[in-house]
Amino acid sequence: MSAAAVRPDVEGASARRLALSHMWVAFALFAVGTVLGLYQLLEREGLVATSAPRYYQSVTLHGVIQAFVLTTFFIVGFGYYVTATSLKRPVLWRGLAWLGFWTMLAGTVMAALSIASGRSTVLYTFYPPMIAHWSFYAGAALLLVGSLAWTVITIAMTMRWKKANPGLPVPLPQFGMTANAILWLWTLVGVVAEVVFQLLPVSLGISQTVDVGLARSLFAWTLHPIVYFWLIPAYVTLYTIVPKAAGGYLFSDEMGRIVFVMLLVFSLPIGLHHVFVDPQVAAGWKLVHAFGTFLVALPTLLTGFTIAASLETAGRLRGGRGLFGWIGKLAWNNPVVLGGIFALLLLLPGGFGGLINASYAMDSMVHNTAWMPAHFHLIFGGAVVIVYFATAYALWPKLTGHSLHSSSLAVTQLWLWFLGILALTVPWHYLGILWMPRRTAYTPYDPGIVERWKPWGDLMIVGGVMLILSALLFVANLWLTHRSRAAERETNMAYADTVDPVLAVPRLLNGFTLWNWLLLVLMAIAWSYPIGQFFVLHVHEALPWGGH
Ligand code: HAS
Ligand code: CU
Repeated sequence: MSAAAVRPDVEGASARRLALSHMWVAFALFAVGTVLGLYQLLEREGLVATSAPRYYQSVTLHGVIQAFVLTTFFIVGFGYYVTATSLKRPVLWRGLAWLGFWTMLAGTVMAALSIASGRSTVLYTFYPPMIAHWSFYAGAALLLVGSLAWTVITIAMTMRWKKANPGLPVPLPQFGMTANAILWLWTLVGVVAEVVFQLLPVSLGISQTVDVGLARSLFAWTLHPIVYFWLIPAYVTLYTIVPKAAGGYLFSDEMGRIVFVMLLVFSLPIGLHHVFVDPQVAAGWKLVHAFGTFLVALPTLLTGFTIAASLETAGRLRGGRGLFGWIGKLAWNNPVVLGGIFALLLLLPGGFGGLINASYAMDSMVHNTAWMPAHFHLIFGGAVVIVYFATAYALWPKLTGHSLHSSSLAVTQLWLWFLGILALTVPWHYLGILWMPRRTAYTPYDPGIVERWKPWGDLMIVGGVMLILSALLFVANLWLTHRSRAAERETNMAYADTVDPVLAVPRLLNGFTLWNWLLLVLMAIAWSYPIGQFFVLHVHEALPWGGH
């Protein structure tokens, strides 16, 4: 047999096609969502004349695209690729995978049309008593149902691989993706219960009232772990792609496993930190969730140090000396590495803000102010999305077989995003401290107070313009890569090696059975009463608003 014949096309064309299709949907809509973001900034500053309903409609579409469409499509696409390339197996049940893709796409189109029709202006958290047209919930449900195909395939492939390779460590990238698939299944329970039993019946006219307290508690079940569902794939890149691109080694494979397990176990039983100021849950339960929230900050701290240490191995191999000399020696001109560095730098202030939110008493100063969108634009739109960019830059040449159109354009794009996010979110945090409310089209308050907000809002527009430019450069670079004729030499995917080779790992860090049981117990403790109480207490339900 010739060498060419045995060259393993390990990931297979099907995984590449799946990954590209999902990610193109993600990034194309992401560009649209970013344009809406700038429109909203201009609207709030009074620079474009429009109406409040239009503004809320735009915020809804922007939020739904960035939080649900960009993330889910990116994660599923990246997930298939990671599974196929790290396990070195073709994607199982490809028909199911494509059925999932088309279901997700149909759901996205349906929800987008529903929002565009003006009958589903409910923002991305769709809190009742606001009620959307049923097509909004049905569209969102299809998006979620489609993604289930990915969870089933991911988990099944890990189980089969383990059976075929008894005792061997599941490759770290796949370990992380499997944690994410399991997390996603648990996460969906809260919102699915809310939509199926509460919101859909009201929007279809079957129920006339809605228990808002129960709905908000069920949504809180989902709201925290969903942000970790967005985060884990970024960590997969930070642990397994960035160190190699930097020319170094992953500092610790076991730390990666511990982090993925902790993110899975601790991100579910803590969602009440989103409703600290709601009246329907007693203070003691909120305090329990507040402590849990501090626990879930730990894996990110561990990640910060592990990835910094991994980058340090690269910097020293490239000749860096002394305590900090390695930093300057890092490959700052490599977009994959630069994205990783920027992610760490943005996680630092973003996580700091998160800890302020988590501090029960301090949250009452910032809850429902501009501080909150500032927090999640910094940590999600900044730290996480910049890793999505870095991932795309690492993958596009392998997915398309064409070398990256322009590495320097990619570096410029990342700088623009990094600085644009800071220009957007630093003033935004400050506006929160000045008590600017979130989610408002206009603010006809005391002129003296509004006057103090003005300069900071103007600065945010500078950030918004930088972000738009950056988003367009990003999509253009991927498009030109796709269309390019320059062949990429290395299309096989290789993940980072560790400082010490991973020959065996403790059983507990190679599977999820025990962790699922622990999670079940923690969920029972954390949620039985806060949700169960609605079925025994007498509550006044609210009349729905909107939806027709
Ligand atoms: Fe959050 C609200 C608490 C992380 C997203 N969060 C939100 C909402 C979103 C969101 C979308 O407790 C708004 C929902 C809504 O619309 O109502 N969040 C936290 C905490 C963390 C946290 C404690 N959030 C995230 C992540 C998100 C995200 C990640 C998206 C991906 N958040 C809250 C709370 C609320 C909230 C409350 C509700 C508040 C309210 O009133 O509504 C933590 O996980 C953060 C941990 C991070 C750290 C930072 C570690 C430092 C690192 C940097 C190391 C750097 C080095 C430098 C070493 C502790 C990793 C190296 C340098 C080189 C050059 C190499
Ligand atoms: Cu949260």
